[in-house]
Amino acid sequence: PSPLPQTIWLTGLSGAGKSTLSRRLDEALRQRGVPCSVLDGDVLRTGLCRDLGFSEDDRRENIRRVAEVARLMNAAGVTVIGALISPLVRDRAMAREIVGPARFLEVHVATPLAVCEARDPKGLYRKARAGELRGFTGIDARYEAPEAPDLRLDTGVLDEETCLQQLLSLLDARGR
Ligand code: GGZ
Repeated sequence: PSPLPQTIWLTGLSGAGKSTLSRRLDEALRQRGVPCSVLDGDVLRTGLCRDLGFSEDDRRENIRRVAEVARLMNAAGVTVIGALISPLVRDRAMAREIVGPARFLEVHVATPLAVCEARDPKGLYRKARAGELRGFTGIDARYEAPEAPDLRLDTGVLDEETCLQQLLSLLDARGR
């Protein structure tokens, strides 16, 4: 166990692979005996953040709450894997400040929109294109890509195993 548990924050479009990668990383860390927890936006929105929608203000509040939880979990010795679209640079900067810059690792799951849209696992892109879902990230709500993330992963090009290895190396480099 490390003296400085990290928060590894995955940002990217819906369907980019954030949830899948966070689960894989969670499993791999557990196998290594590292206490960890996944904070997935889509999941937390059914509980802690169930009062929030997808306006920029609500997304910011969503990200703020999750970052505060991450900070508490880190303080309790738990490595956190965050999986939130977190589309805006300023909101990710806020998350970094809340968690503490020394503990925060930003990972851009940079799968291109076309690939996410082709996957469309929940049919949300189709609905957004049809105008049945407003303010959908990448369609009619903006996504600001990080300029200098600690790691960039395109799951349209890299297989899951490669992504996982890169995430583990990143944590190792930081001392976990
Ligand atoms: C983006 C939306 C929207 C809109 C519903 N825009 O891929 P999913 O389906 O399973 O996960 C997405 C989730 C995004 O929640 P986050 O908490 O990660 O977003 S943020 O960081 O921006 O607060 C998506 C679903 O919610 N979803 N409507 N309009 N994603």
